Amino acid sequence: MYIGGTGKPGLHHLLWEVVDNAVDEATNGYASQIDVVLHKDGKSITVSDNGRGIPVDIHPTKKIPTIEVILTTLHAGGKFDSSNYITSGGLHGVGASVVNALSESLIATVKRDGAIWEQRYERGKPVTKLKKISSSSRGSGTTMFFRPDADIFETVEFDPETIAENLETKTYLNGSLRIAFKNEVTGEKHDYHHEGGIEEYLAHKLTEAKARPVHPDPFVLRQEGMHDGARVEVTLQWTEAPRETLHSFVNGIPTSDGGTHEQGLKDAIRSAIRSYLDTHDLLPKKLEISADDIREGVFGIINLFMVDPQFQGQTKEKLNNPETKSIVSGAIRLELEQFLNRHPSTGEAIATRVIQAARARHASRAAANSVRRKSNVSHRLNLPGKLADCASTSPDECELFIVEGDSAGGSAKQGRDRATQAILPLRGKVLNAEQATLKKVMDNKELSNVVQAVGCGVGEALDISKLRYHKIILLMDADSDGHHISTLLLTFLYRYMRPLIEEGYVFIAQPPLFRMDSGKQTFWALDEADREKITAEIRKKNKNAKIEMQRFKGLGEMMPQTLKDTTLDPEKRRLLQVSIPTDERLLTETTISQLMGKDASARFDFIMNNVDEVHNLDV
Ligand code: 28F
Repeated sequence: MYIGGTGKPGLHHLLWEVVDNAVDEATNGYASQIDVVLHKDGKSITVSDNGRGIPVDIHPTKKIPTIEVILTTLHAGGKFDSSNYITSGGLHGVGASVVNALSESLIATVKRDGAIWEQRYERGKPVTKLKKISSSSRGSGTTMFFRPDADIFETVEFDPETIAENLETKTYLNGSLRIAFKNEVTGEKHDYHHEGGIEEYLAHKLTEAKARPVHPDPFVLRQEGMHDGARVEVTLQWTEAPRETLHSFVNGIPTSDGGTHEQGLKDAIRSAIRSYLDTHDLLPKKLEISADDIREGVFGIINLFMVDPQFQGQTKEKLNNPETKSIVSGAIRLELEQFLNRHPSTGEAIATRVIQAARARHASRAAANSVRRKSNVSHRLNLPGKLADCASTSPDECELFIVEGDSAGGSAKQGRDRATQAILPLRGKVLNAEQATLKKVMDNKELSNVVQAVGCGVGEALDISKLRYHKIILLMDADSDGHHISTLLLTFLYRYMRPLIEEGYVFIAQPPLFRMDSGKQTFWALDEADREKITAEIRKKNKNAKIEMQRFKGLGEMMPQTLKDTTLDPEKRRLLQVSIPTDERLLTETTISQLMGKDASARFDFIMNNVDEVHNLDV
């Protein structure tokens, strides 16, 4: 019974609830068209469907119209207290009554039995009676206008892209549904309709990721009549991509944290493929195959339709019903194995892909073990030659600066505190780990130096307890090259050493771009904006103040003492800690694969969609 906090995710959950009610009407076969309008103020929305229309008859026991019962009765019943609903967690299924209670105003309009009815609410309370506003109406359906309560939400500005992406996904999951989205702020209009359903969605996801399929036709299953009237739609296709990509949904609602339906799918894939490989004796004798090898490169979509789904976890995006795992696995396994038997070329292509994954894993494990062996054999002896290590051996006080280029490395070595600060200079461009396997990553000198210096292994072999520094600080020039190298390093750390980021060990140094001297005072500015702010402050005190300004071309140009005073000294420096907020994990994942993946058009779209966030472009 949660809304997902009072930030953007919570705000958008209000919209998803209303849309999901309209989608339910379509899934049940009564509606085919949904219209969503984001109004000019960007803070209010109208959703309408051409379904049956919420019933308006007088409720037999409550003696008020059914629609009023639905919009004012909170699931928990009893007195509404907004704090019960405003904690982080999913919204699913708490019903339109919570949307009503958390909206400054809501207007419900129903077309039904040839008439049109309307009722207005404010913060969940009816401010008019349900009244008939027309006696002649064609068609039927429900329209809901709502304006979220600015006293409750930190922000009431809706994000059109988030809305568009969620709506389009609904139409991929329900091939006969049309959703029109009108953004009255910009005048843009989108009409979403994907007849091909989840197959089309899968093809879209493969194209988006530039993933090359290893077999021509995807596995597709639409299974009815499962336990408790449940039904499931699944599609799978193996590709050359380096990792598995599964998108799971329940009743068309995204479950980005997976859950028992996704576990059931993974079980079915593992046992069907394993049994196919055994039956056709396709495995090399001594090659040990893992579940991950079997699923490496597979793209999958699963949409489970069921009554009374239970969600759990921080963001309520994980399905919790325990019996679902075996129900889903049972429904898919046999069909998948028969599909492989009926398409031997596909079966062989998948077998080849699985064997390739197992071989690469054994190779990278050997590489990781050799790195670990080296760093285990003796802590000091096998460190990279370019590392200027620190004297202390207690990780909690030790810091590793990864510095761009030898000249900056030189300044940093002179300016550092040798007791606790180590310097690892990087030469040229770091490999883009987003598009590389672990083996290729470990063959890259720069990255394997980082792995060796940090000392806790990499990928599955990573052991945080062996971490040699509790601060890993990226120190790059404050220009586009420096930002690019930082991005490449962060991509590597995110893909192959993510616990370092999740546990808060990774930082970005903030070297100054400008030095400004006014009289006896010296100021350091991070960037243009900082420089303007400091200039304004100096002028405010003395409008004729003379200001000498120097722009640093790069770290290597900085005197060691200056670098120490502005960037290295823990007492004076400014560090940016790298973190992934819980409700932004999916956004992080998609942003990294968009920006660092093979698909240049996805990068182009990202840049064009965020261009007005750029202030001082440095190309
Ligand atoms: C803009 C959002 O909420 N559409 C909805 C219906 C239709 C029925 C319904 C909804 C029956 C008694 C529980 C109509 N006729 N769009 C929407 N369309 N709810 S919400 O019924 C609610 C249930 O209370 C509906 C016959 N059966 C159901």
